[in-house]
Amino acid sequence: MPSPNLSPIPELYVSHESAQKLKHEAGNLLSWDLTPRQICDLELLMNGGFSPLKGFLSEADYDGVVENMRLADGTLWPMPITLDINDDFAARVEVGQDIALRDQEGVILAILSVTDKWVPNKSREAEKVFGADDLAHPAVNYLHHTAGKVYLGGPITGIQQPVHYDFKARRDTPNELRAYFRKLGWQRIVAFQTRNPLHRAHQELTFRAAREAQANLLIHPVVGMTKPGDVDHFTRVRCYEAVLDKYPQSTTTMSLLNLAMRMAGPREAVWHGLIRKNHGCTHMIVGRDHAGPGKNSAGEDFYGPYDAQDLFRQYQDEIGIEMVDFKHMVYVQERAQYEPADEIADKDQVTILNISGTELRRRLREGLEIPEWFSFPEVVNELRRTSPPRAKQGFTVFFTGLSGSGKSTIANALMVKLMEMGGRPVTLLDGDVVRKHLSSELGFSKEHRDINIKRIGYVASEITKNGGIAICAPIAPYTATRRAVREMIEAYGAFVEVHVATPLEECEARDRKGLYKLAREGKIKEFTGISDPYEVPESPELAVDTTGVDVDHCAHQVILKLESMGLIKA
Ligand code: PPS
Repeated sequence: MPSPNLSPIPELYVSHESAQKLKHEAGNLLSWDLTPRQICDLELLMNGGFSPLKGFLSEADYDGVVENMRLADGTLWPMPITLDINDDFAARVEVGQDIALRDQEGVILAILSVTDKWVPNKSREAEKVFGADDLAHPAVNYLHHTAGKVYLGGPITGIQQPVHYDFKARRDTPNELRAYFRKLGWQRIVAFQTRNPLHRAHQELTFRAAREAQANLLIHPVVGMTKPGDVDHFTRVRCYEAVLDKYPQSTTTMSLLNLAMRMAGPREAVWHGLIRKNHGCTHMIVGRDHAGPGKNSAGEDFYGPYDAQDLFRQYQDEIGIEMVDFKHMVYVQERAQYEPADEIADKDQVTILNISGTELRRRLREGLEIPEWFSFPEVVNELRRTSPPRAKQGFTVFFTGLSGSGKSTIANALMVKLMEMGGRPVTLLDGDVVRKHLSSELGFSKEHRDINIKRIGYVASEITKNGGIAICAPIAPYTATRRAVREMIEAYGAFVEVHVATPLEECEARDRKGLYKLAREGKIKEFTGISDPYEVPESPELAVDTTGVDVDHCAHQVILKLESMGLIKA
């Protein structure tokens, strides 16, 4: 049994006076604007959440972590914590240099003394750390499409914590939590890691876990970055606060963890264990498919359901924290209570009820009843407030296809039909219109096309977030960029990709703007379909071909799709 050690752990911050001085001096240093994920990592580096790390990994540490979950000195550490940068910045920074790390408002949070600069083998990192170089894994997708090409490593001198304006009283550093546990005399503490709202089953299982371990309970939700598409942390925290009242007084507390999850299943579980150990916990609940990323591109689970528990058990002593098995709780109607599924002796004589996550989302989406035995009314109310039924939420219809394929025409018809129905504001972001008003300085290189599409995605995501309907109709020739836009939008509402799959021959034969002719003559360079690529969408929500079909029919097909997805009512 790990003994509780609640003495302070080392942080990377300098004293208040030195910080002021350093901040002043650091104004002259070359500086890097941290990404949201890097800010999360930096906060946990500085406050000891990632102890024993002293900074972003050096190349030798990185190699060890990737290959066998160990730093160069043999210490267990399963997750690469690296500072990724782009080529431009890499060309300006040298090993031996100090650089200032700034948040997104330009505030200097820390200084990095660069000891290492290297180009990582990202495919190897994906294979070893996440189990497959498969873009369906959110962290692999991030690695290849969001993270910079070059990594910097070196020790950190912490100047100040990242600023948070939300739920300040609920955020604790490892030392603040340790001090809290000391003050209350808590000796054994079970941590519950979560990125989802808690319902009655979770409340039951966490309470049982704590009781069985004769421990107090720490609800330790992640509020940094979770899986794209998760319920936003503002809503979740309001839900957690409601559930906290359901535990017997003074047995349980909650603290928010600004972690950027990687959804790395087994490795992630070990990492979570080390982080909870640093926060003063003695036990951690590890569930079925802990930190699972969902299905791979072949439609199979990335990890086995108990891989995370197995790996955790293997390293438990080294982590210094004991694993508490997650019990699958189900509701027994006759006894009106939750019981662990594997402890029900009279299974055949009783009625067992359960609502899956998918079913819950469906009920929320369609405004259906969510029974009281499943969740607390306060939690359901919160979820309904932020997830109104789909027919009242914002969404984006994203047409993609070759020039002249009919995107704009269908998009216009769709807009008019949706406006006729009423209820939500509709905005059309047509390719040509966007290029005039938002992207007039851009050309048609891959880089410029990507900037253009990301701008459209950003505007559409804001419209979707605020309950409107955005209709986009650019060519958007690249799969990765379309995927990035999908992720931006799915954080707030549905993304309906419509491939206007009119064949090139037909588009060229129409040549409504005379551009194909010019492209064939070489008078327009980088013309999609002629001298520039178009990557065909693999699984759009809908594909339509306008050859020999009238616009009204195509727009109607989109309307039917929107109805079947519950986005509009018939
Ligand atoms: S992209 O790739 O999504 O950024 O393109 P988009 O913003 O939709 O702009 C496409 C319109 O610009 C005209 N045009 C070209 N298209 C493709 N390649 C090249 N080189 C090019 N140069 C100009 C063309 O009229 C496109 O309009 P649509 O409505 O698609 O025909």
